[in-house]
Amino acid sequence: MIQQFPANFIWGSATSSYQVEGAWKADGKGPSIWDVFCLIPGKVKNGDTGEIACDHYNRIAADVALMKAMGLKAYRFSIAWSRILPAGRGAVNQQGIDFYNKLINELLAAGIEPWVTLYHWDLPAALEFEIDGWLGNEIAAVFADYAEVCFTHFGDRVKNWITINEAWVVAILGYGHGVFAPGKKSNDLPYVAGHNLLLAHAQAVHLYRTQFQQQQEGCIGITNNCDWREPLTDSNADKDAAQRALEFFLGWFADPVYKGDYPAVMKERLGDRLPSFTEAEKKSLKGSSDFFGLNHYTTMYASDATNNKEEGSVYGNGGLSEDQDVNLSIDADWKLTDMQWAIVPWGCKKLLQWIAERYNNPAVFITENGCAFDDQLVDGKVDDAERIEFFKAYITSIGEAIDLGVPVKGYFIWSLLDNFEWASGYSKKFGIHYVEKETLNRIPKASALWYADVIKNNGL
Ligand code: PNW
Repeated sequence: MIQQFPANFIWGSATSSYQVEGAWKADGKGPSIWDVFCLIPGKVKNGDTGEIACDHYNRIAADVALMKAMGLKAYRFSIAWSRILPAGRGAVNQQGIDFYNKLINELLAAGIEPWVTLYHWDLPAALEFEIDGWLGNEIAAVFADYAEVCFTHFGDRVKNWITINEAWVVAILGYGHGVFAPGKKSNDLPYVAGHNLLLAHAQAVHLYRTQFQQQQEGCIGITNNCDWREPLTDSNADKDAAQRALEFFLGWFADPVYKGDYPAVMKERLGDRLPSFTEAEKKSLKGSSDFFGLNHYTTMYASDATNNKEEGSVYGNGGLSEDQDVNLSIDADWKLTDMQWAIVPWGCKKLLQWIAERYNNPAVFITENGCAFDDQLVDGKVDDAERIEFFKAYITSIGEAIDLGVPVKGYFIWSLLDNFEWASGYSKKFGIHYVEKETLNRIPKASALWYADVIKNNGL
């Protein structure tokens, strides 16, 4: 285990626009599909919405001061597309530009690198109505136009861009299970949405590389999420099942970006249900990420289900399991977080090794890792000892992967603040800062103080 991380290792924390900003229709912002989704009864626990969220929109100065006090090297946030382009395309909303300029400038003044995600799920509602969102043919070009507005206004100061956050979640939870916006339930649409997300990524990267990268000298990539899949037994059938599950999860989005096409196993099993890339699209996808962005939360066992399919659960399962013939399970001894996601630190190391091997050692940034627990404020303090244990164990496992030669360059804790956890509303707390209900004031949890120490000592 390495106690000490490389001196230039990026220690950060992350949020996303809809989950923290609030100000859902302030200063010219247009509605997003999450603004609308939250208004539909039954979609979000307790009827919660992002109307106010953490009020980050109005608390930039205080929140950046909080980050500075912790010694954060980097802050990953996302831009709300409909704050910049209220109708998704066309007229630019100057007040939206002003807000992100203020945030970026405050971060730089505090010595914190901005890491900007262009799309963290809050699609402008106009684009859902008018061009069928991620299912429409126009979306990739419209996304690239939006990206251009961002590069133009912010690229002089933003040097780290992430095009799309977790295309898998958008596709599977938004278009397969229908538990996230836009709430569609289908076995076929996830593959169409996923295809367009990849093409949108490629177009934005092409634009950045041909028109901005040389002057602005930044880097651009995509962030994908993946759990680890451990074979349940050492039978070849279960080993193949675990491999297949990983290819349907991460390979779906990372193979096109590193190899220029979908995994063979997906093409074989899905046939016509999986759209195909033209030669030109393959070329534009291959090599389209300057780094490997990875969000990692949990691990499950995988076993072959060819002759005995079980029903999957909505959260934490492996996508459309009937397409994969994989059964997923967990060990009864594994501790669970409040999301019911198992805590399995060694799974993180194994996944990092799998990525290094399959994609030829790309520089990896873990752009999210974290856990929800039912934190309580007691005498003005939150003693989230379980979260500290979680981070210690996961960061140790990442250190072991680095020792084995995997080039991990940075780590972002999800999340800076307790925030709007999508369909779970405010019932799940991922933050290293507690956000008080009435005042929305932030209270550093024990984990925030602990993380500040890790950053100061550059390691565990
Ligand atoms: C990620 N799954 O979401 C997102 O990037 C964050 O916005 C979110 O708050 C965080 O992880 C915690 O949930 C995920 O079902 C949502 O496997 C669902 C899954 C994975 C990631």
